[in-house]
Amino acid sequence: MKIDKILIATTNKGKLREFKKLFNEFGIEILSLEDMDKKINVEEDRKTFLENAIKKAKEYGDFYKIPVIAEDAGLEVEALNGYPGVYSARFYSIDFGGKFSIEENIDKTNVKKLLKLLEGKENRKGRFVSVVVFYVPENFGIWTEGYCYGSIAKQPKGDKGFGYDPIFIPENYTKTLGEFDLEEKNKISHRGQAVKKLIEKLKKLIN
Ligand code: ITT
Repeated sequence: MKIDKILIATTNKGKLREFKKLFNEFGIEILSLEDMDKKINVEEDRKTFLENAIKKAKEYGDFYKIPVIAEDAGLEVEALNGYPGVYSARFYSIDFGGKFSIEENIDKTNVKKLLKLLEGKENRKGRFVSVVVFYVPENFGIWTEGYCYGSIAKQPKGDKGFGYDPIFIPENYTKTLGEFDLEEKNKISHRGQAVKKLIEKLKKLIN
């Protein structure tokens, strides 16, 4: 089977940039939702990363009828029983330690809420999770996962990434992911790990 086009089904520009870089070397045409004429809205209403990622991959793939990569990702914080987890993108609005209203933008509001909830807590350990689904309509679907372990900084630093990057210090580093270049982040990130495993699986399936 030859795959020459893949739709990266995300509305998140930060994620899209990272996925594009990760698939750079394979000579596959990468499309994004912005390249598609007709738009559809897929709601992320499931309780696990895998269920949400499968839902996104299936709905976009069946609608556009091309191979799709969809991801559900998030940050799990030990001292918050795994929150924000699957609610990472809209943590500000979740009724967990209060609802926050958006001041500057969603990412900054999510970060502010998380830092507030961790005030005075000694355990600041957390991990990023990425579940990636690759789906070829009416043919097959596979999924992989990746993790990035670290801790939550006391204040934001760096503006190179997105989401919670400015407050996440990966294990064995002293700087936040917000201070990592794209390529450097992809080498150690949850998304980078999940895509690496996906490519290994695909090589076995396709060749
Ligand atoms: P799509 O569903 O359209 O892909 P999204 O932003 O809603 O975009 P998710 O549901 O997977 O994506 O939510 C992931 C959220 O978790 C994201 O909005 C960030 O707040 C956070 N997140 C995920 N990966 C991250 C990363 O690499 N760095 C920082 N924050 C990340």
